[in-house]
Amino acid sequence: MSQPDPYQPDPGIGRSERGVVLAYMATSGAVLLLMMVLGLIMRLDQGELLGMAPDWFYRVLTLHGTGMVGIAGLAGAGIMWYFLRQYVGLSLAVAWANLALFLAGVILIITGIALGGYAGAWTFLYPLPANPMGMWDTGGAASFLVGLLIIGVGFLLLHLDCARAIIARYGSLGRALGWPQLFGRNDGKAPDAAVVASTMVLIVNTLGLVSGAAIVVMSLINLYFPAFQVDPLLAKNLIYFFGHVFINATIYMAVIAVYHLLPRYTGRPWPSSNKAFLGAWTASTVMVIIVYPHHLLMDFVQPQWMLVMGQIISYTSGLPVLAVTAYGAIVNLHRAPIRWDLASALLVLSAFGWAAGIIPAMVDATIVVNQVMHNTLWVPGHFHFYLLLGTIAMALGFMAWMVRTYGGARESGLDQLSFWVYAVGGVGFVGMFLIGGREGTPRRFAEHLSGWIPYDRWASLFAALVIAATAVFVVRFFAGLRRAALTEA
Ligand code: HEM
Ligand SMILES: [Cu+2]
Repeated sequence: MSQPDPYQPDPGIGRSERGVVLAYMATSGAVLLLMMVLGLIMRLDQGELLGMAPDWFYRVLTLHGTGMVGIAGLAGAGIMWYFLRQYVGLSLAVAWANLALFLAGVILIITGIALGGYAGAWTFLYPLPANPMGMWDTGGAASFLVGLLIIGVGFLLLHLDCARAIIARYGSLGRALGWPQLFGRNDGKAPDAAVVASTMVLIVNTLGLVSGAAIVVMSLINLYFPAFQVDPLLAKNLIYFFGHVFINATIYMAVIAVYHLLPRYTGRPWPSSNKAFLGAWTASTVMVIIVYPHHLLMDFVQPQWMLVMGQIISYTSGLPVLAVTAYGAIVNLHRAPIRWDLASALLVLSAFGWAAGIIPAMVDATIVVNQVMHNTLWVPGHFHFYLLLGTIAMALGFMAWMVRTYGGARESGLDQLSFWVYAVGGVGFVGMFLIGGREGTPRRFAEHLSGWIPYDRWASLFAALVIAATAVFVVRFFAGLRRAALTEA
């Protein structure tokens, strides 16, 4: 059997389309490295290897959380746009507008944190922004919230543009999800996986972003007119609905790279037009929306049926898409003449990272466990697992493929070494969070008890490894960026 050639440029993508995607990925890569360094600083501080004023710890925590969630979204959007654009007429202007709004929002967020002192975390839990007990000023909180709002508006525009273009080509969102093939006779003409995934994401993220924008605006009014108050339980529901959906959507966008690129390395198509695949994506569309109460399991005032639903759906929500993805990856890889390079290695790692990271998440979504593990480092343990080793590995894999295919980047032993350093460092790093959680270390604490400090120190070492490897990937991407952007292909 002949070796497949995974480095074929996509004919539907011209130079200007490639340009905007590369700009998304370049921004994500640069911010990713910076935010990782902030993460290491927090770990060093908890491990008492670095002395940081506690108020700065919470500012760094806020910036790291917001920045990482933001770039996960941006990188996912870049991947989605690249593949979706090959099927529908997406607008270049909207894609650029989203990036411009993103950068404007970042500036406001950094201003709010660095100058205004805002340190209320990316979840801006109402009424915290307006009650800083002297830790930040109103302007700082407002700058942060307006920054979030602007970024949200950008993503909303992008998803609406996806909806417009998808409906223009397929007639309706149901058809784009492959419902005629799912519920009727499967004529094998279901839309491509990129279309199915993008449709799911636009549905859930539009709802999430609108809820997020609503509570951000209410919080902003409350900042300046304290007499205007919101029911805190409603506020928390809106915030966690938004936060949960947004972060989940990052994976559902980024996974398109696995569907499209892995088959090019194995020479086998990814089966995406069967009923299992389509059914999984439709089921996840509903479940991602209704599962968010697993963030409110400690809120005894929340209607009980919602908490029960949050637990039960947590067991099933991620599973359909995860199962078709993990199973699809295994089938695709099994005895295939796969060509290993940095991109294919990262994409395979990402399928593992996502699948493995879901397990500690489901454990925590069990009410009796959550009563103990909630607000321990177990929580950052599970989400760093599927974000660092899942979503971000997908993004880095896609970036490696882009500069190799369009920029002719060559691979060296350093890339291989960096891959293993990333994988081992990443597993070690999240492992220390999970062990810390099992030992009862609270999350979001600048100071740790002496018994927890050894794990903080090991985590710092592993984090440094991850950063070193990521630096290699990102520098390599920037080195090939110019050629990748300008080449004719
Ligand atoms: C080298 C890589 C990374 C390091 C060293 C790091 C470190 C940290 C640390 C120390 C915390 C605070 C944990 C605590 O509560 O005590 C944290 C929180 C967080 N990290 Fe990371 N992280 C890394 C990568 C990532 C990535 C790739 C993402 C997402 C794409 C991410 C998203 C978050 C989020 C959302 C929080 C929660 C912030 C909050 O509690 O408000 N991190 N990280
Ligand atoms: Cu959630």
